[in-house]
Amino acid sequence: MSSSLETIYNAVLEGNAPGAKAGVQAAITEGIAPETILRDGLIAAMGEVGRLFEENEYFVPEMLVAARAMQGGLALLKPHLAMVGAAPTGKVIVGTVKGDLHDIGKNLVAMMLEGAGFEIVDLGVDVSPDKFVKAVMEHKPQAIAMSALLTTTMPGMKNTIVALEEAGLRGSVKVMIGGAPVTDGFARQIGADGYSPDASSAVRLAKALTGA
Ligand code: B1M
Repeated sequence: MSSSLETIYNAVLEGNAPGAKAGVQAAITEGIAPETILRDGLIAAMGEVGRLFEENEYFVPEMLVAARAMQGGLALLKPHLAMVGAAPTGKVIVGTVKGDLHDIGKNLVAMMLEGAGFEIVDLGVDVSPDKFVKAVMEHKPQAIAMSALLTTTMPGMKNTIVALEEAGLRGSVKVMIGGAPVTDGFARQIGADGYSPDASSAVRLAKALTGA
């Protein structure tokens, strides 16, 4: 692994936000592909943070500072991940479902969709079915992308689909879902239009579903 990728990895693990930014800047300057910086530096480190949490070596405060360090690095990487000058291809509402405060994956999905030319309405975290419904009424998107990182909050995806049906909106909007515990089988089970395991496949899925 290149030394700047190692710097990024270690800085995220240590919750060292300035170090993560410096590592990302160095990697960009070295000409390392943004996708590699993301996958082998930032995302790899968060995977390890999750493992350490499971092993009771890290606790919530460590996860939190690691997340802040990752967000700092991501912000620097954003212009390099986004394709410049892509024509508008449609509108997508993104949000993390009710009860769930994890937003890094959701932000990454939003960032990549934006880079592919989609207009993004980001509802943030802890988004109730009612809030998704109101946003669909207001913004009339082609798709919504819901994220869940907790097994306990995944039912919020199904609840949102039901709420869209009850509001008579289900036929007018495609529903995409994702997040670490989410699977293709779960997507089919709850009647979503598609599942994607990561941000780049979320772009492919959004394009396929919206005909962009
Ligand atoms: Co939390 N947390 N966390 N956490 N956290 C996990 C998810 C966990 C797996 C850790 C573990 O045990 N190994 C575990 C969940 C267990 C479970 O439910 N099965 C967990 C837990 C238990 C908790 C708390 C309950 C801890 C506690 O309080 N005791 C608590 C819950 C708070 C709440 O939400 N109500 C909690 C809190 C937190 C922090 C706030 C400290 C922090 C989040 C900060 C933030 O997001 N701003 C945090 C973090 C950082 C994590 C881990 C370590 C990292 C998550 C992350 O950002 N990954 C995580 C462990 C892990 O995932 N290995 C963990 C990087 C990110 C790029 O990946 O989000 O998977 P990800 O997104 C990917 C794909 O999933 C996909 O694309 C992204 C890019 O490739 N994707 C989509 C995501 N959303 C999509 C939507 C789409 C498509 C693709 O739409 C179409």
